[in-house]
Amino acid sequence: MTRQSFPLAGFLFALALSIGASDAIAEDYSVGTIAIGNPWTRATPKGATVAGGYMTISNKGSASDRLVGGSSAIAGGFEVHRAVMEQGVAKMRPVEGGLEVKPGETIELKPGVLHVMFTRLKQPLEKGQKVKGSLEFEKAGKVDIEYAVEAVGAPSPSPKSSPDPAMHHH
Ligand SMILES: [Cu+2]
Repeated sequence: MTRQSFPLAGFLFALALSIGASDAIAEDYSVGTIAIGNPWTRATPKGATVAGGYMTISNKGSASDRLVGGSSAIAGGFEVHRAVMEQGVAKMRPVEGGLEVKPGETIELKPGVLHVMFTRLKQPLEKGQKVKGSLEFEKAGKVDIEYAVEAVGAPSPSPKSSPDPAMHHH
């Protein structure tokens, strides 16, 4: 960090600013051989009881690991869900036995495919908030992370992936 003005002002300032900005947006975490990239969730409509969490999970080790649980400050429950289409209706099912991440693999949890689900939501989520949580892996153990709250309906590849009544909840 420097408090002096730079001789190569324009270029270097732009570089410094872009590095600072990307640090602020993309949060990465790791535990053991597991790396977590950019966890995020979405603002919730009033009265919502669940919210989905998204991120990438990479396994840099030589053995499989599994996401077996987690928690967050804003919800009473935590599950891992896979989105499925059944007769044209978007539903979701718990991933039984934990979400396997094979050696060298990166799994993307994203709307319409896979997500962690915060259940028994204690408060609405608002864009710009940060939500503290943790993930637990069978081998790598527990890691504390923070989810960035994006806008309601933020990048969703499927029009049916919003938290609508057709979704299956516990
Ligand atoms: Cu779900």
